[in-house]
Amino acid sequence: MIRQILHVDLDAFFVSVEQALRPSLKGKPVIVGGNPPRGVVASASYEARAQGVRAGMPLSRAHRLCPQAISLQVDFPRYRQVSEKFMNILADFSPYIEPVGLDEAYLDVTGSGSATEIASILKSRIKSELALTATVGIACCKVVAKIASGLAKPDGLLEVKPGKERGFLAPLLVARLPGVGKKTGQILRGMGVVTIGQLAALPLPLLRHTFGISGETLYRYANGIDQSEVEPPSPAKSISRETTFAEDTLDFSLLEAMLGCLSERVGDELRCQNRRARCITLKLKYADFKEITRSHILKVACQADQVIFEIGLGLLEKALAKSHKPVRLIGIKVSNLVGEEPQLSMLDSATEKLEKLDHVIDHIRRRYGYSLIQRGRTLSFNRLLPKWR
Ligand code: TTP
Ligand code: MG
Repeated sequence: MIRQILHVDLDAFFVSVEQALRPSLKGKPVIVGGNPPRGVVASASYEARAQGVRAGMPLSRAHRLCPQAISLQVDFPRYRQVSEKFMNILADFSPYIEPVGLDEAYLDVTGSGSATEIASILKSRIKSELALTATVGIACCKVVAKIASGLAKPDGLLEVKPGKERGFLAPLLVARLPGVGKKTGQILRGMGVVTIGQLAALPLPLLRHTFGISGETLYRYANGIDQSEVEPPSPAKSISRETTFAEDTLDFSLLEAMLGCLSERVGDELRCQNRRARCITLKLKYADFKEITRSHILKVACQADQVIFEIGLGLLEKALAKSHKPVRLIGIKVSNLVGEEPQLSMLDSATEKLEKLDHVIDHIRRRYGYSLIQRGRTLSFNRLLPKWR
């Protein structure tokens, strides 16, 4: 049976969420990003993109290209909330759903009727319930559906009919293929290959010889062949959050407050996933770009912000005692993740209490916003980085 796969991707996701909240921002060049001056663009409205602004670009460069752009700080908890609603809408259309990040998913709707009809109903529900626009690509496999949605953006709907995959892909640049980054693109250019059609015409043994196993994937993708199923991704092996400071710092209270904030975000994600961690790793990048990581293994897996923070803080104190170089970036990672249930009874009662408190705080924050409740350890942020919220 020929499959019907939808690739759904929200347009300018972070920016669109902000615009849905503040309609006066609609139709304007808007950028959502990290802290200036070192932050990068996470999402840019199509008006800002028209002036050359792209995701991943330093904010300073984005503002040079588009001086009138309105810059907003990222608000992950809010985007996560919207993402959950988006995924819930998708789940009404098929049990076979594969989320990719927050704003993107594959859906297998084989045998459920007209895929284009499903796609347009889905788009209008997203518009009416979330005030967002989505672009949908439809094809008989994931890779072609994804390329189709990429071409149809924004607010588009593009179907590649069965049998038309190769013709559809042929004129497109190879960079449209997942897995073709700068390096692969360069090698292909050296081989005289610019379009997907030219790539599809290369003999498989040559691609295997040049790119090893990924040469086979390239060959299949270029020919519109992708047998992979739509399935939920296997759970991540670790969760991490990190931040680069606007200026390199040795200010301990700032490092401590930032660590507190990052620990809460890691803890929140652990609890969202109903998982616990046994390994906590601190990451520091110094002003000279040298990077270190220091880890600690817990006896019992946990998900309490306080435990993550305290372990991280101990690692930070040790690292700073050894090196007095200013810090450029700080990050915290939890790994050796386990499911929640088997561990519960092993927690001591103090940790159990902390975790219960975290769940209550998570609940309040999801309802009323992240900054309604703030722990003492991040209070110094308000003084040091008045705009962090
Ligand atoms: P994308 O879907 O790649 O980008 P987008 O939704 O902003 O724009 P479009 O799909 O219309 O091209 O990524 C989804 C979100 O992920 C994006 O809104 C912000 C975040 N993101 C980053 O934080 N950093 C990045 O480098 C990219 C590409 C995305
Ligand atoms: Mg998107």
